[in-house]
Amino acid sequence: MMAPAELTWNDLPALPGVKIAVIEGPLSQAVPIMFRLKFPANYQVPPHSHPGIEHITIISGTLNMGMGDAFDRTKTRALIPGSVAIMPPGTHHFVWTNEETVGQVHSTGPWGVTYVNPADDPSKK
Ligand SMILES: [Cu+2]
Repeated sequence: MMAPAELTWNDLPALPGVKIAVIEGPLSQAVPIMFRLKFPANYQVPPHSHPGIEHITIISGTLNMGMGDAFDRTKTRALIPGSVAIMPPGTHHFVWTNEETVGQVHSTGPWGVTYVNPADDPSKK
């Protein structure tokens, strides 16, 4: 059991500006994983996929999420708190925020992120 105040937030070098709180893991192992991501306002994550299924539940804020190979703000859905999305392994998707937003991901490790266009990798900018 865990209350929000007991979460430990850390910087996430893979997404500069984003904070992560790992709830279940470790993310690098083949075990059930759960974590929260806190995106600042006006953030975007370019099209990418994961090796495992991504289930995301929006906790606060609004996560604008779209699917496909091209980042396009006009082709996203605004996911408000309580919303969920399920992305099967390898599904190309992208997100953006206009306010601070927290989402909770659960999946099976090991976790990874592959950008459709490797040059988009935020950790390399
Ligand atoms: Cu993702």
